[in-house]
Amino acid sequence: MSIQQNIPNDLESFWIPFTPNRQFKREPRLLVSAKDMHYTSLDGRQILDGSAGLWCVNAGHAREKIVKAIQANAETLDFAPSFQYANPMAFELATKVAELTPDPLNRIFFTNSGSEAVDTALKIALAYHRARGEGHRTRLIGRERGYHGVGFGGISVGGIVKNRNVFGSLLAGVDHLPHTHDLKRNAFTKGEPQHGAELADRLEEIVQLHDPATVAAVIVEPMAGSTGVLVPPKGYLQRLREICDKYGILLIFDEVITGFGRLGTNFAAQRFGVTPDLMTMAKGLTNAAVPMGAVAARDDIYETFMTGPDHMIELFHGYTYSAHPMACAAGIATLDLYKEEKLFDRVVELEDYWQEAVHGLADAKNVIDIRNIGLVGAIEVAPRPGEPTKRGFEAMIKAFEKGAMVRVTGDIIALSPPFIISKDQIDELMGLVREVLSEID
Ligand code: PXG
Ligand code: PLP
Repeated sequence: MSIQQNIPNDLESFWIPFTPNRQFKREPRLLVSAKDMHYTSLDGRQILDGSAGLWCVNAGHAREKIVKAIQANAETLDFAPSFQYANPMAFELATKVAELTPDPLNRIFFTNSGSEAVDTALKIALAYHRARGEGHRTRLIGRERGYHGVGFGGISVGGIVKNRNVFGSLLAGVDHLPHTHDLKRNAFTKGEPQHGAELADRLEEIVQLHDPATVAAVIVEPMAGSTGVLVPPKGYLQRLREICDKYGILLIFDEVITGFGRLGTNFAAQRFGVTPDLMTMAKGLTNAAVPMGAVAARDDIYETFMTGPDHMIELFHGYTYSAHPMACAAGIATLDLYKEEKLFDRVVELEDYWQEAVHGLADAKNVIDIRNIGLVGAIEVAPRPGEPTKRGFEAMIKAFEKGAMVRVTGDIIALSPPFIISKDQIDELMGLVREVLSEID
């Protein structure tokens, strides 16, 4: 039966995010169920999940432990406010998250998404300086090609032009580091690129330009995901850390994609041996089964707020659904599942095989770069002359027709499967991508 015949509803009302709506409504790609490594499409096909949904279903789909936890919670505690009340699971989950974050980032603030986590982290940074009598530190530094979600804070420090350029003047007092993508020097690097650590020194120049005493925080993705998998050059993050320390600036790692094992460690901070002051996370926190994000803060940042009269709120910030019981239940089950199945170690075990498999596409049609780290890979194709992003878009559509979900940004195909992927499925995924590329002019 064709997709069109099976469509359950009128497709007009839903304004689909980050999607060309008219094209989609002509040729919808509808997913009706999911289990382990596969989606089932509305027309009954099995789709191999090469992107863990949107980089978030780290343990694979509809895992029994998480499903059961959600079901049990649904009939026990539908909602409990976290303003002036709390549910016990929030404390349990926060403790489990703090066990995974690097010390001393042990204080966990819950949000409902990565975007909210980013806005929360930026606000904590500003309020922290203010609480210490350094209210003159108001500037925020992001990076070109950075993705920090879609709140006004996130797009202001973010560096993806299309996510910013029609939305007015954004936050004031923001500047950007240069991105680290360098095809000339680093194309086809396996793992961390050799060249580019010196790009971190631009932070020193930016900070000097604005007066170091006016800068509150620097926010970067340790590995830029959404913009097409930009692995940090060797030594780059260490250098950012040194410069932030030198000038009393907070370093925020946005670990919404890199958190929860994607690079084989709990967080990218541990893989790269650099500890930020604040860290954002989401996605893998609940295996995406219920929306949730969080910010981890250094103990002493939290303590800085714990002053004033005992009955007074210390931080005027929070969301109706912060630490929602359903999300807490899903989060606890998810973190337990990661541990029971040693899923982050599995990423380490698979990394070499994955790396060789992704780089095996180096000779595929139009490919100009391959990048990888952890269980993430990117295949960059040359833009078709006069039609940038078209090859990438066609690749995504063709992959779906052939039975694989891949994520495309511009002319870059990003792969980031659930950690339960088998070696055979890795081969299958790469085979499909090769076939897709061979069919695109
Ligand atoms: N920060 C980072 C580093 C992210 O990757 C967010 C913040 C925002 O999270 P929410 O939950 O508000 O979406 C993200 C999200 C893509 C893609 O194109 C990436 C994300 C989301 C959707 C698509 O690869 N990252
Ligand atoms: N708008 C209005 C009118 C509200 O009352 C609230 C919360 O009470 C919000 C927005 C914020 O919603 P949330 O807490 O879900 O982010």
